[in-house]
Amino acid sequence: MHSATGGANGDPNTKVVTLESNQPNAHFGYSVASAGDIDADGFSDVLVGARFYTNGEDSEGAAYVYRGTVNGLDKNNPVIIEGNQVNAAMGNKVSSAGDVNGDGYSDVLISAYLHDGYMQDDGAVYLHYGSNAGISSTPKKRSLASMQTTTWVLRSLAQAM
Ligand SMILES: [Ca+2]
Ligand SMILES: [Ca+2]
Ligand SMILES: [Ca+2]
Repeated sequence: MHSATGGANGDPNTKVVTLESNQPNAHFGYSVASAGDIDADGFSDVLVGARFYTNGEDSEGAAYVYRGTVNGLDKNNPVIIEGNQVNAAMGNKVSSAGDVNGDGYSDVLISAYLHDGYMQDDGAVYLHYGSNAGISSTPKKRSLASMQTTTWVLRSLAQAM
């Protein structure tokens, strides 16, 4: 990773920050979006999807969460949220969800459109809550009925009907 003008973090002459996955065929940057402000520190955060990211599961996909700081984007310490299922294509779409639970921390949506749930490739959308610690890289899949979840998983039922 490098910045286009080579400046250190905080250098006002650094106008461009380049983010890279350094992984062949990860399709890093296939999707990008504002994450809102996931940790409510006043600095906006960003999402980058890499739908064919591989780390244990081939083409599982991943979403990278970068946090803004007083020095600009912290490009060296992303939280990487992995699909953890072969060919799930996590991160094919990423988006801020706004603040769905009204706790002051922006929440994010990450889709894995080829995730196998009830059916092969029926897809899943993950809602990750923000917190003062940011977004967890190890989301827990729990019942939609619980309000204590850190992650919701929404699945398409259309193909199962
Ligand atoms: Ca922030
Ligand atoms: Ca994995
Ligand atoms: Ca929230």
